[in-house]
Amino acid sequence: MTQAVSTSRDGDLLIIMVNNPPVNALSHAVRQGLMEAADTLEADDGLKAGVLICAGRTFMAGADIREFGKPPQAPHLPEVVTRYERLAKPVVAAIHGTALGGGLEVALGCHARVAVASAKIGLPEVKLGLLPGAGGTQRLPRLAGVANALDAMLSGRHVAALEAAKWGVIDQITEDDLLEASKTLARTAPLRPTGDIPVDKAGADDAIAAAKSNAAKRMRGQFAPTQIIKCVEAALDLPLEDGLKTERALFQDCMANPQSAALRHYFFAERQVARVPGISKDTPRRDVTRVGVIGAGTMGGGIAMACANGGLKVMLLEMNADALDKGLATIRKNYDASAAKGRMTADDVEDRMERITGTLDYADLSACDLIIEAVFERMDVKKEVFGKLDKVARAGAILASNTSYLDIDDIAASTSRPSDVIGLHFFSPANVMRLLEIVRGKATAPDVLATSIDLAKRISKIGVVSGNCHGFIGNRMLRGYGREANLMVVEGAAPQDVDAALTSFGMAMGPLAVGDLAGLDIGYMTRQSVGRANYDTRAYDWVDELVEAGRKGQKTGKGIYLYEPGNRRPIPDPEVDAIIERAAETAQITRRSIGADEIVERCMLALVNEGAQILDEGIALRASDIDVVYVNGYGFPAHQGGPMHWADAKGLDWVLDRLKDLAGKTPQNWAVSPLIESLAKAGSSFAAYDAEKAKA
Ligand code: T1G
Repeated sequence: MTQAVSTSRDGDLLIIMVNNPPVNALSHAVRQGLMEAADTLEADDGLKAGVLICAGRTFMAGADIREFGKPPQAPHLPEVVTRYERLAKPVVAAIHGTALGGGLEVALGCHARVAVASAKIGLPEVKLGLLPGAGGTQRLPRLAGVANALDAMLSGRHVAALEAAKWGVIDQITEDDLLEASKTLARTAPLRPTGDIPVDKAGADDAIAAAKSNAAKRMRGQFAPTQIIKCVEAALDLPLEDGLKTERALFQDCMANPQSAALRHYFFAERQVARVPGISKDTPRRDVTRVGVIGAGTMGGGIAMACANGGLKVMLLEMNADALDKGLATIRKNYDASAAKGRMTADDVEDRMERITGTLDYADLSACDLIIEAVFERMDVKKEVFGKLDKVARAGAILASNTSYLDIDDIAASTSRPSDVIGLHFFSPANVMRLLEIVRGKATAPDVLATSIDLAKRISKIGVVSGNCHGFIGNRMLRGYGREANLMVVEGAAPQDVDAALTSFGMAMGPLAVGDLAGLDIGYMTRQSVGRANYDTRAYDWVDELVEAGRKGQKTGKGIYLYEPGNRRPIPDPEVDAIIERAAETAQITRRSIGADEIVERCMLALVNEGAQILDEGIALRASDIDVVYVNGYGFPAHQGGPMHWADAKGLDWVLDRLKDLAGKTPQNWAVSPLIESLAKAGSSFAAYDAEKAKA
């Protein structure tokens, strides 16, 4: 077995090589090896300095997340970093790939840092609900200054080597051989322990104040950001030793906080989704370079942009010139807006626009490898489109529907090639939202599914495979969530209280405000088509009354809330309150005060119960996939882990108990999931269920 850390002499230099694929995570073996290498460097008088370099694709990318939650094993990372910092001989860190988290902290404990231009550094611990716990909060401010250090630690973003060099973190950028450049520097590098550099206090107070206000606004309810700021304040006020002690204590607090367990769960959940039984690296794929998109409206335009952003050529088809011109103009406007924000250059805009060609002629789709329809959400319209595609698409082309609810098998049956048909359900705006539900039909061929999974990665989406059912994973679960929210409004909670309870929980938007955003008429039309016997009319009659009065939401200036022109801020409307009170009387409901806890609980339990049913039916491959769907498609807070992780954290025995209570009160709305019943009775969890299935 290759050694996690090996050393070799190069004249009077010691070359320390870390080799722990895939990302050189700082496992126990790596930490041990690094300590032994430091001992070797220290003990040999013939050695004047050291170079710390990594094999494979990247410098150390952080502590080994897989070790979290297990009893920590010495040597602990802070000790390793201090060991290097306090050596009597300089060590140069040679950085390529992404030096992240503990990896960067080890580099900060070295006496200088060389990087290739393509390298990036970062302290992304905040994304795991943690803080840099091996000296990063104390050493990065000393090299980069307080403002830059706070930016890096609170955003968790990757910082390009060139920017990090401007900050003073990277001492040299090399276009040559990284090892050679690092050896050259090692021979002349001064012994400069980072911890001995004083923190520059100029502007620090303003930077801290700005960070606090930003965290309160954009990281509402998150624990780790506030602790990171406390650590930086300690770096300003305390000597290094004491600052490190403060950091260690606050790191332990973050590690113990349920938000970290949730974010670590989510980290691995996101990386599981592409693992689909029956699909492997050996499964054939179809080449996709040209994509046809039918419909240049909001969805079609967004899908065209997502594909162009992934380097694909796009043929965008509309029914008439006006609609096509409008769609192309909207695409250009969106790209220009990104350029105005500095996210892309003007050349990038032209490059993307050149990839997108408009057409009014179905025949122009015949060269496409994949065609995605984003037309009106009606089965007859979809079937007509697929009937045409069946005639014009080349043999082997993948035919995809962007439907958000409708039956993929039914759509496939309107072609002579159902094995080429799949659902690619994008989320609006499709050029921004990362989630892509990949809906496999009964006949969908394995290579079509495999190609779609790869396509998701290529266009920077998170592709979650779903079986075929009404609403697939996300929208099917949304039904119960919306029903409970609406019902609690009739039962006594004001719309703004329901929304406030859920945004305090961490949802990006409250369900009622979402209704106004999406348009209340969408749900209205669905209810008209399914018929009153198929839903709890008490929850929706008041909304239907709004729609029938022309109050469709933001697009009509009023819906559940009022909206001032050009302003999306929802304003409660006493007129709506009166409608709600009348609805309660009609439904013979005695209104009562409903607290935030009950609001969150009933909405979450509705998601979890339906999610368990979806899991039990095999529509979702794993509970953690459902969590990924909700975090990326519905604004569910990652620091709660997703609805299924939330249920595990509550305990399925508690969940079952609450579900039975709700079912007792409103049997027509609550059918307790048998899967939850069996898992709860076995003292098990969704996580254990997933682990068990993964072994099968
Ligand atoms: N520990 C263990 N495994 C890791 C890992 C890590 N830190 N990072 C990645 N992996 C696994 C991942 O699960 C996957 O495994 C494979 O590597 C490829 O990852 C004290 C406490 C480095 C940018 O947060 O951001 O240091 O699925 O698919 O898209 O202050 O991985 O193949 O079995 O993501 O090319 C801080 C997390 C830790 C970095 C590469 N560091 N990793 O992205 O590949 S906390 C991080 C990433 C810490 C100290 C604190 C990305 C990447 P498998 P991948 P990628």
